[in-house]
Amino acid sequence: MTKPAAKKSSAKPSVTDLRGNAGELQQQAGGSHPAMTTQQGIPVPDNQNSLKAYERGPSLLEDFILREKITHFDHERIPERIVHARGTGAHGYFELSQSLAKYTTAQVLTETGKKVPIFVRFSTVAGGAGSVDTPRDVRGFAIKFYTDEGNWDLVGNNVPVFFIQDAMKFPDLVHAVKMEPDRGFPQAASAHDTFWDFISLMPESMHMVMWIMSDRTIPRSLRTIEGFGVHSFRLINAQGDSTFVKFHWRPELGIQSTVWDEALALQAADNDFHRRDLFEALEAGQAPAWELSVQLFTEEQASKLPYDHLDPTKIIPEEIVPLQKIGRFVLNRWPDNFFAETEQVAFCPANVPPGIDFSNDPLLQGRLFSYLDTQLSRLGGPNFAQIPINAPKCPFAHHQRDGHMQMQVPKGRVAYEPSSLQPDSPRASLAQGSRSFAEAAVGSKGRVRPESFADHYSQARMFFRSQSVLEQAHITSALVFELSKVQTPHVRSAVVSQLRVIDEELGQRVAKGLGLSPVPDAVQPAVPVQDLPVSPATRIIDRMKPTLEGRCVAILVDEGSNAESVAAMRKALEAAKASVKLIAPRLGGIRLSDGKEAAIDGQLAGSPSAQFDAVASIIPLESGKKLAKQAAAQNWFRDAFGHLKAIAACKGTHAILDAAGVKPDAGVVDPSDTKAFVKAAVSRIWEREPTLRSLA
Ligand code: HDD
Repeated sequence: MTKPAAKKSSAKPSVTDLRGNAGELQQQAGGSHPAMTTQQGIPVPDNQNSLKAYERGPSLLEDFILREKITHFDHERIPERIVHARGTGAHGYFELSQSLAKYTTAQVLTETGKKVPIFVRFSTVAGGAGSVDTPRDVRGFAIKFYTDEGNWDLVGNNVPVFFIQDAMKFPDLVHAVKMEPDRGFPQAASAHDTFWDFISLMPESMHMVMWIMSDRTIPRSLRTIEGFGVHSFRLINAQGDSTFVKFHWRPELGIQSTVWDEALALQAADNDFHRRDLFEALEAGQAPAWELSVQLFTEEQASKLPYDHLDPTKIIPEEIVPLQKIGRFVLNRWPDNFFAETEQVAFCPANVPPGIDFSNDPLLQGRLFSYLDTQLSRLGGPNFAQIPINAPKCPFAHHQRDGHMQMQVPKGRVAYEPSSLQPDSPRASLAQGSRSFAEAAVGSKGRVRPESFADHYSQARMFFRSQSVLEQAHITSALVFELSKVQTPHVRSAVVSQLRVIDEELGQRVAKGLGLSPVPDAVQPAVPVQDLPVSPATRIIDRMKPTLEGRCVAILVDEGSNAESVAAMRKALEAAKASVKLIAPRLGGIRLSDGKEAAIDGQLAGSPSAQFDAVASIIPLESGKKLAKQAAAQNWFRDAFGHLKAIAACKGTHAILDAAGVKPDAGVVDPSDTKAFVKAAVSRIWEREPTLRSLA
């Protein structure tokens, strides 16, 4: 609790109270503030100086204000998540449009039109909490639905498969991908020996490897990633019947990725690129939304598939079991406090309301244990569900008591069941409670892996062959990049031996990119590789939505830029729903041709073009000549061109394009033709790519 506002004193701080300059400057800033207190509510007289025995003397141990402040500070950090440490969260709601009442009793999947509050946390996997937003990495996409029947956590990723088939391998996988333990690097990167050593010896990871080497793992924005629940779950209806379900969610803005060179540039330009993008979108009232869909199938349908749906390294292509849209969710509010919400939120795939149940996927089974366990150490004890972001929003009642950081003050004598002393004490309810599917269990106990999990290459091949020519080239180049960072030759060779089984041409191209001669032999797969029908739905380039909604376009201006042209360009871009930023060689004092000072959003050298989806430039001839000599200006256009972006270049800009070695193509237009620019800017200029890079 805060104390009532202190009386404002007009007196200057005296020499003896020594609040010094900070206090004085703060007073000048004005405002009416509550009086600062300690945690115990004791008013603090001076927040600048510790208590001293005398002027220039030692500080005193009795200074309870100093000790409390420093002690709290010393304990401000909690252990970061072992994986998914770097995250960004937002509040929103989910609205069901199509009831699944035939399949489940879960109200969240049967009550249409109701807005269920949600909290989403996006994350990278490998990097620490302070690492960058744009490495090549899987993105975590965890959703907490605060339903009327308790919290439902859908803890997914933006890739629909996983590296391993059994939770037993998870610590090995994570140890392999994290920074190497002897040297403490690389941070937030899979391009190193231990990761690829592990992968080369784990053929089950090959399908996932194809996905992570694709452009899905270098997204443009958190607002443009897809999400997948990965595992099969079960839906249970009132009769106790079970239907398998896989969850998928797709951004209404369409999927969007960067190109690799751009992702690298972003790591230097803005470590917080994705976090800032979401923050700015929510601040501007642009609430991103996703469609939630399901794939529903029976045990019998599943038994006819040429792979096992309980194996998390497999998908069921949507061409085989179509997606059914059941609702949408919207993110519309940035958290009030990053630590209290985004950092302390605790997800657990075991949190499911009645009507949703688990499958026997051995990876899921391990996850059901791991998350609760990790929260105990990360959040410090068994009462973390009382932290507001984790607490259910529906009534809850149990007999769990005490423990570290207990926040509740339960009343009464009864903390057990059965009891007769307190009629309002909670009791289990067979009618309302969660029920597991009554699956008949037969077989022999053992550390076994089913035969149906033995095929590690067919879906990897299916994925690779489903991709467009450009996407295949990106995957190949990504593999060459990653393996070129591996220092141990036999590890590079071992990966190529695996790739040759997926697709001979892929293996040969990667071997060539690495300069491997002779090309290592292909490994012998345990079971014959099947040529499955391709799944075009796994591509992304031709599924990207041609739109400027959710995108940001920069206009470069300078002293004397034509004000009318700048206004017309802004108007056209904003009409197409783009966010617009004015960039200039300096922040202040840029007067356009109308004599008015423009409000500049970013300084040229500090706002690399990698941060924007397209760039326009409206500058006088003289300014173009001057800027053509500056590396920042040259890089701005060279990168925009190299990252396949549309460019609106006025006459003055051509000097810079020349200096940057940019040869204008169809994606470079004159800013006077705002229509042509908007048309070019809604997508990348993919046809430019082969002219720029020799793709592996
Ligand atoms: Fe996990 C965090 C997603 C396999 C153990 N996982 C975590 C988060 C996401 C996922 C999105 C971050 C949640 C947040 O934002 O707080 N994990 C997945 C997916 C998997 C998966 C989609 C496979 C399909 N995970 C997996 C396995 C295990 C774990 C097999 C262990 C057996 N995951 C954890 C964890 C984390 C975690 C160590 C770290 C922090 C946390 O849980 O709360 O328990």
